[in-house]
Amino acid sequence: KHVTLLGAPVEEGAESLGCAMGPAALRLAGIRPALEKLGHQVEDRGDLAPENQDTFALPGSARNAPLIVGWTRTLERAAYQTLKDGRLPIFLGGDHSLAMGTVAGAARHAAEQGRPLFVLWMDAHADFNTPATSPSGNMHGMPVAFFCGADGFSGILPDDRPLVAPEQVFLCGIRSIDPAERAELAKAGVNVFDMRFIDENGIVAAMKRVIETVRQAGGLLHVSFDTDFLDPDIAPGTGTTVRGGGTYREAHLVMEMLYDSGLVTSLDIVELNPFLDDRGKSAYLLVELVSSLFGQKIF
Ligand code: DIR
Ligand code: MN
Ligand code: MN
Ligand code: MN
Repeated sequence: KHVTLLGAPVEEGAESLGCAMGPAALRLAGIRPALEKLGHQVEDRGDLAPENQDTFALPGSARNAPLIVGWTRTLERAAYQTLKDGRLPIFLGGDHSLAMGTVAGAARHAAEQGRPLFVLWMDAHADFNTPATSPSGNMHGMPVAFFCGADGFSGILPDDRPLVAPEQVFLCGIRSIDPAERAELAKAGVNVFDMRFIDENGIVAAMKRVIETVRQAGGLLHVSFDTDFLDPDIAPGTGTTVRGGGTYREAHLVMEMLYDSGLVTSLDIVELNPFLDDRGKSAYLLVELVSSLFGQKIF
């Protein structure tokens, strides 16, 4: 595969700072050589910078909105253009607000191809708040609502931008949902594989459903991987840990199944906060998981 690494050192969408060091930590943990070792042709475009948006305001509770809007516009274009060039973008985060841009860009590309875009959202959280519902005002809790077209985000991107249908979004690993968020999620019809579903049915059942749905629709698949999907015991380096997360083998198995499917067309690795990590433990694990997604096999 022709892979493009793009650093997105945004951290102002999260409560605690430190995610801006994420791209550097993922590079130091060897993401590029790991991909090259698997036979991929890798280009690293370095870190992107947000377009200046200091006059933009959003109604409601949305901390650092002007900056996040600048990032959204920059990342929307970067995702769209990289996909249009026939390459597979990997966005190195950065907090999860970056997915407002990356998914919007992937959606524009998919619409142009006449293909449906599906999103697999691996996360402890649903990230389905809006400036009207968010208890924290942190925009990393809002990207899914944004790209599904929820109210409260107008003017960030053109109003006729392609959206992602909620039925084409799969949340996996969820174990922390705010009350208003729960109501909106159910109303919208987003697919939710929460930790209880995974406990009862296994992660394989969830992944088979995602893969079969995308395959039958002839769709493209964007994977957005929040470090806090993982159990904090194996990935402490993230700002909003929730216990009871994905295990080491569950996470690898997801990636191995996705590789076998051949469906993944773009990827975010987000919410790594090296300031909170334990000697690079989480960064190394994320690089391992990317290796599994790109063809690393046990046998
Ligand atoms: C919480 C926490 N639901 C919020 N969200 C996230 O602030 O909206 N933490 N995404 O990582
Ligand atoms: Mn998230
Ligand atoms: Mn999260
Ligand atoms: Mn977080």
